[in-house]
Amino acid sequence: MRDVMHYSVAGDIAVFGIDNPPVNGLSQAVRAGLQAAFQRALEDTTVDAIVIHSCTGSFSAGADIAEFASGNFNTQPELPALLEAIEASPKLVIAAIDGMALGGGLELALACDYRIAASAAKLGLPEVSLGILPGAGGTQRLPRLADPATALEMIVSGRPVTAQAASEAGFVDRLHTADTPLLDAAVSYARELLAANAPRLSCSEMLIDTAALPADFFTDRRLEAARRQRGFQAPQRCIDAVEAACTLPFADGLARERALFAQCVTSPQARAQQHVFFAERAAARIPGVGADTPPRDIARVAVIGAGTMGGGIAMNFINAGIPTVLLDLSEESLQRGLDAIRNNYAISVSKGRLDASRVEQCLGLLQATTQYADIADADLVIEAVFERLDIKQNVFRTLDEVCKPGAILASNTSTLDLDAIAAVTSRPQDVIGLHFFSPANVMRLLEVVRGARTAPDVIASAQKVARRIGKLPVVVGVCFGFVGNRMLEPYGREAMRMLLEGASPAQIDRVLTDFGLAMGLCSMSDLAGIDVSYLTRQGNRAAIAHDPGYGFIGDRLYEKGHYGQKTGQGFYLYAGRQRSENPEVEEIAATAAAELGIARREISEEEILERCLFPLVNEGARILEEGIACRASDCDLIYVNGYGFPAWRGGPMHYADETGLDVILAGMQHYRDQLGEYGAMWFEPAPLLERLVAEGGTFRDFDRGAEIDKR
Ligand code: T1G
Repeated sequence: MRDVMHYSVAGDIAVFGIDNPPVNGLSQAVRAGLQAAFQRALEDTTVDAIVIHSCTGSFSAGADIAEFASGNFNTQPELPALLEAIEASPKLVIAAIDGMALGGGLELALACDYRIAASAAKLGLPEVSLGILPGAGGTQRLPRLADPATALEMIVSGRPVTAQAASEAGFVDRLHTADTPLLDAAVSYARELLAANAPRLSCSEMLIDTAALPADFFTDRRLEAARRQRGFQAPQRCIDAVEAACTLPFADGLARERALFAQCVTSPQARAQQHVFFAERAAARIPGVGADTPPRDIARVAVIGAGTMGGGIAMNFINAGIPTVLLDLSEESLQRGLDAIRNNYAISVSKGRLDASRVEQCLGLLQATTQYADIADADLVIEAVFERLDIKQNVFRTLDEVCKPGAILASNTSTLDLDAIAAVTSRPQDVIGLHFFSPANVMRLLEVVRGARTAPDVIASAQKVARRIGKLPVVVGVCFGFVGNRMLEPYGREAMRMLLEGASPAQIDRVLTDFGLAMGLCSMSDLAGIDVSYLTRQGNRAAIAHDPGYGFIGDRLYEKGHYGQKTGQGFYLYAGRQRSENPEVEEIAATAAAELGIARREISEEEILERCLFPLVNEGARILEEGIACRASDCDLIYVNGYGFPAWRGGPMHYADETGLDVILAGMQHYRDQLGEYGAMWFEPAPLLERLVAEGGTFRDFDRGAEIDKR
């Protein structure tokens, strides 16, 4: 069994070294080691002070999240009590922070008397992103060491701060900027404190000055959190705990925090958020692409097509400091694209997110051209031209002629057959799909489309560069719509069909946003463009031709030139920021229903939700059985990060597991049988769904490292 806690003594200073790679999680073994070391130091009369540091280069990422599911989080010694003992230590305790001090890791440091931090260190309380709150005193100690407003922002946002910011806020006492070992500096600091007879600093004896807090401070924070993350409970509980710090004695505040933590840690929302956390890590593991696969070096990037997507894609790379060439054959389109990029930056500067010098630095990395010769030495070329196969194939023929050997040739296609694109080149092994989501410079999700002949090192290169530009890469196989848009299709189909059957856009959207979706399907269509979904349907006509009502209202609106927000009219009417119902939709629906022999009726909210979500899950099951996605949690990541599915529900496949696959299957069978010819057309359960229900299994059980479909 690995020794996760090292004990040594330097003169009169005891040194505890946490050694639990990869992130110094405060597992039961680490907690037990810490307790034993602490007891030993207290009993050693030659020891006057204690330094706690990391042997792994990063202080601690907090509690071992895996213990929440296993139940080991509450095994002895429990972290809260251990930290209270450290805080009550008669001997000075100093935390030496490098790398990351997160969650329980920072709480451990806050229970010490003093904290010295390497200037590059980051400190944070990210528990809220796991659906919980700091549960080892962080909500009570941080408001005392910093101030309530700073503490609340950190705890509700979950965002870490730099050591410098922590020092300014008052919860780091010394910054270590020299390039000497942090541990040496910490031991010297401990000796300095002893020599100065520095007082012990226990938070339990500190009071919080709330005079500077606005009258409705906590109420306003609650309203803001409810607006920003509808339905997500952990931020509210975080606010409750910090409010307790400001209104209760320390011991009572700790008790309140523990009660709130217990309320959250076993909640479905916490399970869902932790599912997403581990899903992000699992997505990095790709069948056939070993973790040691050497990625190609990507020092120069080219983007073909200066449209909205091309411009946004280019911004990702210059923001990451990678020289990028933006090519468009039309000088006018190129200038329009450059203007759009500059405008995006100007908006960021006006909102204080960027300063002008940073913008100039980024733009200094951008070269614009109409000449293919200027991209010959690019290591990665991303095509972002019009979504038509013949046009993309022509671009790839040119890239094949112009680009240097070993260049990675990527298409930003959102639905088309990547293999058909690769087939027109002499190097299909170098062709991959990089499906960015609009706006490309903002959306974190990146579908990495693996072609039948895409080389493993090209996939590894794509994953690495995706992370370098701050994206979440999820590898998918080739089919119409890959994973995200393919799963969106039945979800959208049902919403549109229910408009014909009697529902209104507002009713459908309300049901979906009440469930937690960021936007309802109709308002999302108006935002993305009814013309875009129309063209997508055109590309898939063969698969939907047997359903005369398919996309009927969208087609009619498109024919009238009503594309949604961009034209001021779509499923809704838009006047500036005002949105209202569009009576024309009801007229089209009623006419269509009469023509198609569809009986109009009241549709319940339950039916709306089930008919949107169950086919979404069912399509995910088909995607899994075809090997288009490696695992169900990849589908969840795509939906949470690309389509506004609430993380606190874990994604559609996790939601299905939590609901019960038997319920999903029964629902599919019910609508298949209840909706006549239409039901038989679209509600056939996926064989995998039937098999898992028959086996009593879940998608979680199913998650496998199978090869993505190489057809
Ligand atoms: N517990 C268990 N495993 C963890 C972990 C943790 N806290 N943090 C990371 N891992 C695993 C991760 O799954 C991956 O495993 C490997 O370590 C490398 O992680 C009491 C209750 C620290 C910024 O929320 O944010 O303290 O995939 O790929 O990109 O109040 O990990 O290799 O098998 O992410 O360098 C609060 C979560 C816990 C921090 C490093 N702490 N971790 O990022 O590596 S709750 C957190 C992170 C708590 C207290 C409460 C990141 C990182 P595998 P990685 P990275």
